[in-house]
Amino acid sequence: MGSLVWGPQIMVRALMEEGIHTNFGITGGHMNSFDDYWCMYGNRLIHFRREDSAGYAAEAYSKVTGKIGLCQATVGPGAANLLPAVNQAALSNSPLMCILGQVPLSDRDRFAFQPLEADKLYKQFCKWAKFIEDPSTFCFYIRKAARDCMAYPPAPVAIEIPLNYTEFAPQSLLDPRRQVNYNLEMRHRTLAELPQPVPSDEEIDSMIGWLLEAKRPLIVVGHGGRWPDCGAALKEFTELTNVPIHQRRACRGSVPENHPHHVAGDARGKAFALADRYMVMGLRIDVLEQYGQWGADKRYVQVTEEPLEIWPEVTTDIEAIGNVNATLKKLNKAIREKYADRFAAKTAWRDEILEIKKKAQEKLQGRLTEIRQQYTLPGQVSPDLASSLIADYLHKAAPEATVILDSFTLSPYVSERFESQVTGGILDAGIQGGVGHGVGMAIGAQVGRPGKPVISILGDAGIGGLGGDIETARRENLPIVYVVHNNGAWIGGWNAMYGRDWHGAQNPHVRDTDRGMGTLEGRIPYAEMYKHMDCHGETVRTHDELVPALERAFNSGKTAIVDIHADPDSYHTLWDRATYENLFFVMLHHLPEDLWTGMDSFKERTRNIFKALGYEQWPKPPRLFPPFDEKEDFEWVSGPPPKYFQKIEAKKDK
Ligand SMILES: Cc1ncc(C[n+]2csc(CCOP(=O)(O)OP(=O)(O)O)c2C)c(N)n1
Ligand SMILES: [Mg+2]
Repeated sequence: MGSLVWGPQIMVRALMEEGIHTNFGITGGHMNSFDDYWCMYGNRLIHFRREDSAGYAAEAYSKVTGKIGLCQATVGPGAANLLPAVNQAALSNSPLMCILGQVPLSDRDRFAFQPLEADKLYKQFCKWAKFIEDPSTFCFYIRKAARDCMAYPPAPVAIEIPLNYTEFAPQSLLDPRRQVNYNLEMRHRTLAELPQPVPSDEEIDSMIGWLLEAKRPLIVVGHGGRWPDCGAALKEFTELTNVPIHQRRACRGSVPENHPHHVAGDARGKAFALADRYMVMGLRIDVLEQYGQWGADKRYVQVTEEPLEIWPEVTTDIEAIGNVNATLKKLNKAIREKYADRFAAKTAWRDEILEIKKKAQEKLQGRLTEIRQQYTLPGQVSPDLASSLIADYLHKAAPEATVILDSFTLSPYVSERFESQVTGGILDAGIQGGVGHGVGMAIGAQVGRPGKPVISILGDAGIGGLGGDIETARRENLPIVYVVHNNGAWIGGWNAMYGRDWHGAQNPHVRDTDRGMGTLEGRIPYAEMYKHMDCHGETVRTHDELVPALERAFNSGKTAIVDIHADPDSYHTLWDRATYENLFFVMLHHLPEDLWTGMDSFKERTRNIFKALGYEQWPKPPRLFPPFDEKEDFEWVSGPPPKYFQKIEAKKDK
């Protein structure tokens, strides 16, 4: 008889064959023997406190390394707890492999301990989810999972293993040679080795012609530019053509964002308004891209590997199926051979972009100086200024930092100010838009980029909810700087948004009726709390204290908390900008508009829109939105700075 091995040995070896050696998760009775062999064979298990945080970590790991993020959860409650992260990974196109425990086959339908038909639940979020009933298919499913989760667009897959093949019982003793058609010659392939479609020669020529005809073309690259990393090809492309670039989602930082041709942050609104043609590559044109409604009479090229990603809401002259990196390489080759001179002569738009960026910078600096003068009291740290201080500090001291965005209020400012230098250098919850993912994601980013700076921007609600895994970071000796935007609130700015007399404020169950249901229990001293767990802790009450605190936190080499006492009245950039209209309505349509005290310009615009549609009054619920007016909307975006500071000041004076 050939040698028999235990079931988990086969699974662990199969995962190792795929080049997977890092696993984020929590054990349980149904996972113990798997974990024994996982560790016995020298692999790493980062053991968490919450499965969702483990899943978030695995997702971040995949984004920073370009590899599969493996996570595990035990049967029932573990598998259920992991789901929010699986949903986030699915919505963010991240290759997650989930290994889940399951009750023994014989106990299905018998109210066994911790029952959950996880495969049914997971199917909604995964490319596929499989309860493995036949142990001779372990290797097949693991190999298939490794391929399928990476196939474009990347997404999660899940495998459930019943306890009868992992416990020490006769049926778990398996003959590895009985694994079905396990073809060891068909080795694991890295991302770069996977087949990558490219547009035809004719399509490439048409795209080049289309770009040459454009007056003000922009290239917008999304998550597809990360699989594999298109950085080198994109940099060559923009330098050959002078076409400015804008990077989104996991592609941020593929070309270092301080490249002169890169447009983002405060310059973005104006650049997008002026552009006449957008070449959109590997980007899902979803709500975060305003569904591509970037102005009237715009024209698009769409390039993606996935036909379902081609977005029907924008006027598209050329649709092509191609991998972003491979397509850019093919474009570059054709341009170098035939069109380099013509593109080289097209510098006017590039120069205009440089000027827009310069002006936006000057305007920003003027506004920041004002804020610095106005907001001097302890506990009044402004997200607008704090984000610039954080970004400037990182640009100088930690340019290769990976930044995780979680705090609802501080994140959009940091996202605009920080110029990422590394691929996947800015990570967030994507359209899931959850709270608390930043704790786990920072762990995954640090594990994926050992020793490189990682900073996670949390809200006090986020750290309060999922902060338990900061202990995991400390236990694993991970140098992560957790910044807390501590405004004592679920979202800043309730008063400025709704006024003090909105109905939520009259809820008798909230303790501080002054701020209504958004209020948390004051400012919890997070830095002090985590010092008790041997973390480094800093409390920041004024703008001047912020940079020295960051410096000490990074230099501590430990898991660190920088607790910023933020202005509770400051709010999300979205409140003063028109581009995210749909989100406005999500958040505000339940209120009578006369209660909106902080958004006169928005109120007026909305009234005009409804008047134009024939409504005299605010219709509820609003459903129909006319297209943007290019000039008005985008000048507003890049135009006046947020007005709320003056308004809040005026209110305070009274
Ligand atoms: C899991 C989850 N629950 C609820 C929400 C709705 N929500 C959006 S932001 C927010 C409050 C965030 O508060 P905090 O983390 O303190 O951020 P900040 O106050 O800095 O905006 C809530 C409850 C959400 N996005 N995700
Ligand atoms: Mg908060």
